[in-house]
Amino acid sequence: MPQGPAAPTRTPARRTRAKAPKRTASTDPVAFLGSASSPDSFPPPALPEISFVGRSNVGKSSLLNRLAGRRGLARVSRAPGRTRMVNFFRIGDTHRFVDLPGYGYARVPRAVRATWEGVILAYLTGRECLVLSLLLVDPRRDPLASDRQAFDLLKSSGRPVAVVATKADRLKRGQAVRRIRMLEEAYGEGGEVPVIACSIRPPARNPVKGARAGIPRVRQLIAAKVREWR
Ligand SMILES: Nc1nc2c(ncn2[C@@H]2O[C@H](COP(=O)(O)OP(=O)(O)O)[C@@H](O)[C@H]2O)c(=O)[nH]1
Ligand SMILES: [Mg+2]
Repeated sequence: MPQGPAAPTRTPARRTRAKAPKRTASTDPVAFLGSASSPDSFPPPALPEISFVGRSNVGKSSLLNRLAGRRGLARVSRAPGRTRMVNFFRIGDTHRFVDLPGYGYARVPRAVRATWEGVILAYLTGRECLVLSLLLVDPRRDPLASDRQAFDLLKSSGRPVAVVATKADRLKRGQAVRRIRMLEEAYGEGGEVPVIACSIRPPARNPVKGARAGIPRVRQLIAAKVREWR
């Protein structure tokens, strides 16, 4: 069959251009560096690290992926308690993200849980290049004893911490104001500790004003801590 005049098609060149990522902070080369189940296998403390702390399923890996600009970087799981190791990610050549094992998952044998908690403790108190810990909490619940313990541990070892209320899209507007205020009272220390509501969902599905702004605020905080480290 004779070929008719070229039908308008999307040209490969155009597609390539449209997909080419802009070089912004969120698209710098990112990579999984490795997992460690004990402090002797942590990578050399050569770059500032930001850790993601919180109970299983609170949204640590999701937030990490969002901030890194890579969907599948840290595994996001619906089944809680899967991430059993400390996972290190390179974020450009300026810093690293560290996904910690989620605590407080009851269906894990006591001995295993004690080991994880030991690793978390060793990392949070002893890691010299840890410049910021993001303590992720569920704003729909009252603070958990384990959240409080992690917070107190970080504060007492003089480590900078910010509290991130995750899944803010699941809150109703009025409820959100009350819950964030409750978290500020619990953790804010008179404004010294930032309490930031975040959601990884698009703004259209986000009833909470400011939840969308939460991600940029967390980015700013990270950037400031990374700069200070140098
Ligand atoms: N609605 C909503 N769901 C979220 C959000 N962040 C995470 N999730 C979901 O919560 C579940 C647990 O997330 P994950 O990142 O694996 O939690 P982790 O165990 O703390 O690493 C997954 O099903 C995510 O899709 C959010 O901002 N909004
Ligand atoms: Mg995870």
